[in-house]
Amino acid sequence: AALVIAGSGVLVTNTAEAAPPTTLQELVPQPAQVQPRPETFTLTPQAKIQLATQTARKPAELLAGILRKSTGYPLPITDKITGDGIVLTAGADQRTGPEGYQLDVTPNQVVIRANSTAGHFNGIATLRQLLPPKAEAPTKQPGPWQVPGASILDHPRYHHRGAMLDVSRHFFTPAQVKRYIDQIAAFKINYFHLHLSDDQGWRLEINSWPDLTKIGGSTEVGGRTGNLFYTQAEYKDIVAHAQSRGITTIPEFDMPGHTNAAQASYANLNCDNKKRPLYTGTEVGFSSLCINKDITYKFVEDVIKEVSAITPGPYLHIGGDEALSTPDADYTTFMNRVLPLIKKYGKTTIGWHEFVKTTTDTTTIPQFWGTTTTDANVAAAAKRGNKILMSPANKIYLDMKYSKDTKLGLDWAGLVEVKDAYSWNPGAYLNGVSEANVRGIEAPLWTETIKSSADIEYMAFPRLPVAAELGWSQPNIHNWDRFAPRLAAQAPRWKIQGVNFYPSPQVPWK
Ligand code: TNX
Repeated sequence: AALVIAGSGVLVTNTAEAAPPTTLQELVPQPAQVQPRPETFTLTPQAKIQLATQTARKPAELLAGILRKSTGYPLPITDKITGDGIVLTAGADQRTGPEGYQLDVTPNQVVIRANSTAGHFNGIATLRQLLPPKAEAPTKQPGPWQVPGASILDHPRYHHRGAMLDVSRHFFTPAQVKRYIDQIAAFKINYFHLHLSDDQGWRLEINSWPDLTKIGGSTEVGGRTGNLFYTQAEYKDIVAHAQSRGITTIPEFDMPGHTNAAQASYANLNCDNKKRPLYTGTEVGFSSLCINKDITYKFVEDVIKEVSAITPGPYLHIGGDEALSTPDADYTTFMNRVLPLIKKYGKTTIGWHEFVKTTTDTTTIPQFWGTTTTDANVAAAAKRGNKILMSPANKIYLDMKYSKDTKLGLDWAGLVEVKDAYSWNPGAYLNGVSEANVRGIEAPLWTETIKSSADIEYMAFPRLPVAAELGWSQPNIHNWDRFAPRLAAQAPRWKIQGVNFYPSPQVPWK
């Protein structure tokens, strides 16, 4: 530390070596409006997290959990409003809408105003990025805990900002899944889609069909064996963990194709009544449920019934992609019988976009995963009034390689460097699907080549935050040269958290 002579003539130690407070240019996703204020707030050991509204309780608990570890401060949550500290309150400006917030940082207080729990979760995600990166550390760190003065008013571009994890091709433990949930929550992702069944594995225990997991959940790509599935209790715990971070879980059972694991578990799910062998390769399109047997629909209904009962969120994903071994007419027959079952158990259908050619129900949500900018069925659905979830594979698939040298991942949709992932507009990508037709975005992570948390992180970071920016920030903010440094500013946080991110040469890491 340098010695400087203060005005009083006393020698003091300059603390310039302590990290400077973060700036307001380090936020991802970028808020709608950010005004600097001249004075910094410093979190003290006496600070309390004060709730003026009970809708902020869960967000407050999340914030306290993170900051207690890194600061070592007690940070009690209290209903008493004393002024200093962190105050969570209602009464936000109407412009914040159903999920937005205002964040005001003054010398004595940080005030988050929001009219909903979602708004408070989003405000807290911003506050975390304004604190020093070491605030994310799992162990106690030295202060100071400064927050730059600011006045922020923020709200999302799209309601739906999702991430998907394929736990079928490779299985991930509940702890690994929760780790990913924690990572995506930091970027205001509010939907977590779990791809729970595929040719290689059935990953959720279904009480009325126990062999689905006993047999179908016994292996994965590459042939590892074990109890590679979630009990219903473990699933509920994952869902609750996501909820405590403001995230709604969307379970997927992929049908009528991608069903080999189920067909390996029960002979009667096959037209020839013969069990299929378990599959540990990575081909797609070879399996199909038997469309003209009643037992197929008993099976599907039992699955929908059980998963609906343990899923608090309103959505169920029915898959429907790449049913290359199901004739077109059978595919339509299947969807015509199954979509009403999803309604019967109180859920709203999401599916890979192929399914939407079978229905005129405008409450269903097609998830576009193609690589072209024209899709007649999706455009027709948009015209009827369906809201489209955008996941174009050549832009937002987190399993695509960054470059030809990337060891992990696939390249069927192309190489997707960070700038490619950023360079598209979800509201003007598909012909006939304009801003008002778009429900939001989702970044899927398929796991044919992904085996560990380090692998997940390498593919998701930094492209998941890119997707989060596209889903949250207003289109007029879109600018690579201004975005790239903000993205770079996340790296110190990932280093502290041990996130194995890809250090893309396109990003000006410091
Ligand atoms: C296509 S995208 C699939 C998945 C694969 C993925 C690999 C989609 C709906 N289906 O079965 O895992 O490509 O990138």
